[in-house]
Amino acid sequence: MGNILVTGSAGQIGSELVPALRDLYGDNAVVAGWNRTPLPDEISAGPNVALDVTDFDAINKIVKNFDITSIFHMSSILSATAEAYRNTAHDVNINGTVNILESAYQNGIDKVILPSSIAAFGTKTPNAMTPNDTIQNPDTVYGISKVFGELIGNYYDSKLGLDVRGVRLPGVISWKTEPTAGTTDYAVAMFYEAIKKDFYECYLSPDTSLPMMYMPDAINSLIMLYQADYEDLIHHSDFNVHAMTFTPRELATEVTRINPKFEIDYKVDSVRQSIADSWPSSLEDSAAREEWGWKPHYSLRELAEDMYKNLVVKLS
Ligand code: AKB
Repeated sequence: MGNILVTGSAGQIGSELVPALRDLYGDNAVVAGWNRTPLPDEISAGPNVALDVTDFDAINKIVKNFDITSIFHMSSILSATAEAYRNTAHDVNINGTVNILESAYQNGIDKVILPSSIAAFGTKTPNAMTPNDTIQNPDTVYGISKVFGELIGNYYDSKLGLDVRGVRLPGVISWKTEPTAGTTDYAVAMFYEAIKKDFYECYLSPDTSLPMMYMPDAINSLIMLYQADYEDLIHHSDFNVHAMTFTPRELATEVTRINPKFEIDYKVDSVRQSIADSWPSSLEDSAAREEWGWKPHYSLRELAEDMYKNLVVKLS
């Protein structure tokens, strides 16, 4: 077996995926690709490389020089930033994905993990318990790029024989990296502000219901899918994975249980609200459960307690 390349290793998920993969496969077997954001020290202590996924030749060189046989392609411009910077999002999310798949194909790579998102659905998709195979009509730049990723991933898999797999991740909550420009990042920001100021002004309305997942479950879903037997898979780049659903009001109740001084106010941002309103509130994920044994472990209460405890230590 050769080595694993993780693109977007400085990002929210990449920065936790790299250490998890290094624990499993060894420090030298996982190459952390990063672009503008510097890597956390823990990751830069191991093999790492500057990598712009919009540069096909650079990807090819890295794949050859580091003897790469698997890629976790985590680089992505998230929903709110993609609306503001359409061209960059197109370049990174669409051209970057094609570059990764084409380089993987040309270099005979064994496996590509290409995460999708709940953003791949749209307003015509059934909103609750969204089926795995259903209408997908996203009206956001990010969502369109994610549907493209699913379709092109399945194309490389079925037409060209490259093993490409992906989960549709919900909002992922974690304490290790700062909240960025996702629509679901309010949930991360709420914990930071509750600890720093006992107050959070939320950009989504109190009853906006979205699927969410704690980071350890998200990492587990990516690794479980990576390790699944190809013969067991009927789907490939487009698995629903569900853990929990909550609204800002419900999350605030959990945070107040831990920090009784916490208060929340709402000042709706129309761009992010309309993105959230076009996404499902929960996903039906029996395909992932049946084909590769997916099962989440964290409940909302466990997530809130673990987040709060770890962030208090981190911010002190
Ligand atoms: C975002 O909010 O943009 C992401 C996602 C749900 O894909 N967290």
